[in-house]
Formats: sequence, C-alpha cells, structure tokens
Amino acid sequence: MAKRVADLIVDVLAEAGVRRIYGVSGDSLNGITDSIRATKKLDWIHLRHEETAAFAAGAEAHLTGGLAVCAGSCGPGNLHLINGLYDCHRSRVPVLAIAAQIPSDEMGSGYFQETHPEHLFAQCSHYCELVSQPEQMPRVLEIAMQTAISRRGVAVIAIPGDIALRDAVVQGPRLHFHDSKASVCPSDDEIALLAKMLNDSKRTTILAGAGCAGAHKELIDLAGRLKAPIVHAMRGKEFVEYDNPFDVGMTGLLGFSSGYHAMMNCDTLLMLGTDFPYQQFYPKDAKIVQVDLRGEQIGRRTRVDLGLVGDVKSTLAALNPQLKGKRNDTHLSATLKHYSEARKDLDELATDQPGDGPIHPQYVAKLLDELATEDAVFSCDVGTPTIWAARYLRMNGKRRLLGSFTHGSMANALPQAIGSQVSYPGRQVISMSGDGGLDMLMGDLLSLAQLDLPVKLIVFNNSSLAFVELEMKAAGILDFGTDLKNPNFAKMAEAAGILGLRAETPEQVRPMLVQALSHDGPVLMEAIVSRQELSMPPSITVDQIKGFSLFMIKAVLDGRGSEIIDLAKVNLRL
Ligand SMILES: Cc1cc2nc3c(=O)[nH]c(=O)nc-3n(C[C@H](O)[C@H](O)[C@H](O)COP(=O)(O)OP(=O)(O)OC[C@H]3O[C@@H](n4cnc5c(N)ncnc54)[C@H](O)[C@@H]3O)c2cc1C
Ligand SMILES: Cc1ncc(C[n+]2csc(CCOP(=O)(O)OP(=O)(O)O)c2C)c(N)n1
Ligand SMILES: [Mg+2]
Repeated sequence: MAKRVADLIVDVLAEAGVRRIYGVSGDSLNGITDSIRATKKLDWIHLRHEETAAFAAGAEAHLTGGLAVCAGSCGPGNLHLINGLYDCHRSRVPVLAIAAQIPSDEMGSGYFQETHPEHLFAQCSHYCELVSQPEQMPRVLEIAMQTAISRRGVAVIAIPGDIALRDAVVQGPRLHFHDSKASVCPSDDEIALLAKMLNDSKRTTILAGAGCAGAHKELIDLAGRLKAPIVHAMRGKEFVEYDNPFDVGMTGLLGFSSGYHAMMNCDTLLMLGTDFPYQQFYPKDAKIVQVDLRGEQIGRRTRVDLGLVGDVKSTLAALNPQLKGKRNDTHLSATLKHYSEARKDLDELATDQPGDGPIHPQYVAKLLDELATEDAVFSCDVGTPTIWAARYLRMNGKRRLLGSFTHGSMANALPQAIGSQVSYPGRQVISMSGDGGLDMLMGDLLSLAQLDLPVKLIVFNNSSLAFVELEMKAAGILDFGTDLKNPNFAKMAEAAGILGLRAETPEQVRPMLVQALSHDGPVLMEAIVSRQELSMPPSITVDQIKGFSLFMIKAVLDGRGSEIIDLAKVNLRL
C-alpha cells in the first residue's frame, strides 16, 4: 500500500527518536492517529484536554532535553493547546505541535471549526507553517523539528486532514537530527577583562540560573576561588542548590532574606545563565557582569557593565584558572551565616502542631521532601505550591523540579506530572497541586486512572486562590473572588478509580504521605491546609507594610475583624 503523508510524519518522528504524541483525537487528525495505530512506531497518549497535552510534552522535553510532540484536531482542538505551548516556548523546551486543519478545499470559507493556526501560534513558536500539499513533506516537518531543537522552543505544523491522507511523494526522512553540543566561549580578551574585574572585586556574589545546568563543577570551583556566595534563580534551583557549600538560597519575593541581601550587599554581581526577571531585586550600585548563551538576553533585567556571550561551562573553564590570589571571606561567611538563620526560621514554620490543626502547608512540603525518593520528579502549581517547592524541596542533582516558572500559568502541575510519568515510568512523580490548579484541568485526573500512571497528586486544599488573596492583601485591597467551594477531592478520586486520601489534622499528614508515596498506582492525597499562610518577601518594603495595614483597616471597617485574628493566629505562632 502506498505510504500516506500521515505515515511519513510518523516515520520521520520515530526515526528522529520521538516515542509518543500527546493529544486528543479528532476527525482531522484521523490520518495521523490511524497511522500510529497501524504502524505501532509511536505511542498515542490519549488525554482529556489538549492544554494538558502541551504541558505534558513540555515536561517530557524539559526532563529528557529532547524533542517532544503534542497534537490537536482542527479549530478548537488545536486552539486548546495554546496555553501549554506558550509555557513550553517561554521555558525554551523543544516541542513540536501538530495542529490539524479543516479540509484544504474549505479553507477561507469560514467553514465549520475554521481557525488559522499559523496566525494563532505565531507568538508562541519559532516556526509555524501550513502544509498545503504532499510535496512539502517531510521537508516542512523536518524544518519545524530542527527549529524546535536548535532554537529551543515550540514549532508548529498545521496540516489539513485531507493532505495527511494523500499519498506521500517523498518516501522517507531526509534529515538526521543532531543535537549540537557546540560550546560557546567569549574571546580571550573578554575572559581576561572579566578576570580582572573579579580579581579587583572584594565582595562578589554569583546569581546562578538554569543556564548553569551541566556546569556544576565549574560553578563550585569559581565560587571557591572568589569566596563568593551563590544565589540562585528559581529555574536554576535544580542545577545549582545541591552539593553547594556556597549556597545562600533564592532571591525574589519567594526567596530567602539571605539571597536578597547577598545580592544587595555585593560590590560585583556575576550573573550566570539567568533571566531572573524582577528588577527591584538587583543591586543598584554594584558592578554587574552577565554571561548568557544568547546575546539578546544581556541587559534585559538590569543595567550591565560587562555582558559576555558564552555558555557557562566553557566560560568558567576558561575563566577559573585566571582568578588569582588569596581572598578575604568576610562577605561569604556573613551571607552563609545569614542563610543558616533564614533557613532555620523557615524550617520552624514547617513543623506540625498536634491537635485540630491547622495543617501548615510548609509542613506538608517539608515532609514530602523528606519522604520522596532520591530521583523523584516534582511539579508545583503556580500559586502557593510554588513557594513551598522553592523553600522546602531539596534538590540533589538527580531530583527534578518542574513548574510554570516563566509563563506563570495555573494548573501546570498535574499535566507536567503526566508527561514526567509517561516518559519515566519507573520514577516517583509528585504533583504539588493547588486546589484551584487542580480544578482548572481536572478532567485529566481521569487520565491518571485510564493510563494507569502512578502519579502522586498532593493537593494543598486551602479552599481559595490563596496566592491571589495574598497579592490582594499586599496591595491593600480586600480579597474578592478567591473563595473555592471544594468537593471532597479524595472521594472524587475514589470515584475516578484512584486511591483518595484526606488529611484534616497534622497527625494524619505523615502516615498518609507515607501511604500515598508507597502506593503502587495513582493516588490523590489532599491536605486541608490553613488558608492565610503568609509568605512574606525576604525584605518587606515600606509599601508592602502599608498595604497590609491598609487591608487590616479595610477589613475592620468591613466587619471582618475575625479574619485578622485568624491571620495573626497563623502567623504569629513563632
Ligand atoms: C508565582 C511565581 C513566583 C515566582 N517567584 C520567584 C522568586 O521569588 N524568585 C525567583 O528566582 N524566581 C521566581 N519565579 C520564577 C521566575 O519567574 C523565573 O522563571 C526564574 O527566576 C528564572 O530562572 P532562571 O533565570 O534560572 O531561568 P531562565 O529564565 O530560564 O533563564 C535562563 C537563562 O540562561 C540562559 N542559558 C541557557 N543555557 C545556557 C548556557 N548553557 N550557558 C549560558 N546561558 C544559558 C538563557 O538564555 C536564559 O537567559 C516565580 C515564578 C512564579 C510562577
Ligand atoms: C491560567 C491562570 N489564571 C489565573 C492566574 C492568576 N493566579 C495566580 S496564582 C492563582 C491562584 C492559584 O490557586 P491555587 O491553585 O488554589 O493555589 P493557592 O495559591 O491557593 O495555593 C491565580 C488565580 C494564573 N496565574 N494563571
Ligand atoms: Mg488554593
């Protein structure tokens, strides 16, 4: 039988090492799904919502470093991919999206389900093209794949269902995909200039981000030579924090006061592979050096005195031998001391309190960290679970941490856990979900049972959109539109064929987590956690204090005095 374009697509993907496609089927995708069924060269990961498919593919790409693929049927089917694709694109993970299109002879007529994916996805992709005849294949597909891999991000092909069913003209792949490992090093002159700046500095602080992946040894060597504390940005946590005697925590609103002060008190800030976005957390007077693989990243977040294009590993390999002389370690020891105090304060917030509660979410997160396996994969929802993950999960070089850190979309954790578990069936995968986050893409709870994915779904049930509530309070406005009237999630999980557990008191948390983590199948464990758990910025600004007292006044005027007492009860417990 003649090969169809759909078969060619499957061949090219399989040949390039792609193992599966995440998606929801539909008429215009029939050619492709039928070819997957018949050839058995790829797995079809059948989900309930296309947004889940895109997030799941992004998680696979993040963990493996390789290309992952998702697909949606024409019109609304592929439109549902969009939020997940934005996340993948902004996180710079290589993902190919196949957006099926309406019949080619109907295009332009306003036909049933007609949209224009090549316009819709233009903003969240490096490449986005319509396949309008078989002769374009596999070239267009291969360009899309090559672009996603080499520029790291999303590429989209839109293909009408009828074109996928036509006979292929070219019969096989024409490209071998090679993940380039080229190294990029600044010039000798630039390295010498950087070495001089650092040799002249008395108090250097390093801000290390996700671009330090694979350069741990060089980074630690550098910090030792400079006697420099290392602050990390959130996406750098999994690559920087472990086996690191120079670690002083994260900075930013969710960070540690020690990370904040280490940056504010340095005379030279060395930014390595980071795009830490918050301008107000950069020092005003220090000299700033930024090293990034992408020249266009330099100077985006702060003024920069010296910007170098290079990968962290090669740059440090060239730089480190040029850092000379004995250095005073006053700055380092002061920041390390500060870090251990800040760490202690946060750990004290993460204890259980026997009795009727409340369960502190920090306690759940700390126990999760303690009980999870050495190579667990964690995902955390945008909302307070991101805070608990940042502060209480310890990375070790084998554990991984996924979030929607750049795009900042809710409901990422469950879909990312699905993609992680599908790609690593033997690993423990833990989703730290908000109740609001779980609600948003709840349909794919059913996928855990259907696909028999032993994901450990831990729900921080605070009956609210708590992070937003906190933002509203900090901004001095009354919280509004943040209540969640929740079902019993554990019972709901049971009804879906998933083990459901519900911890209502602190004493229940540890035994239930042990049970959940050792369960041989999917499990949802909800913990009824306190709602008003403050996660204060490392340095509380006058404005923020103003905001809080304003909230108090408004709340009192509004007759909500009891809420302030609740807030005090939870937070003044030290
Ligand atoms: C609710 C919420 C709150 C948050 N609060 C905080 C917070 O308080 N603190 C915080 O830190 N983050 C916080 N984040 C995350 C934040 O938005 C950013 O995503 C994060 O700080 C960026 O981390 P990064 O710089 O390590 O990674 P990225 O933004 O991914 O930047 C990595 C940089 O490294 C470069 N690069 C890649 N590879 C290499 C290489 N080999 N060599 C050199 N350069 C390379 C890239 O070009 C890029 O510029 C929060 C997110 C959410 C959702
Ligand atoms: C898709 C989307 N919608 C809205 C927001 C704004 N937002 C950020 S965090 C958050 C609340 C999350 O609630 P939940 O998952 O319950 O976590 P919590 O903060 O309560 O722990 C909201 C609404 C967002 N980031 N993404
Ligand atoms: Mg919530």
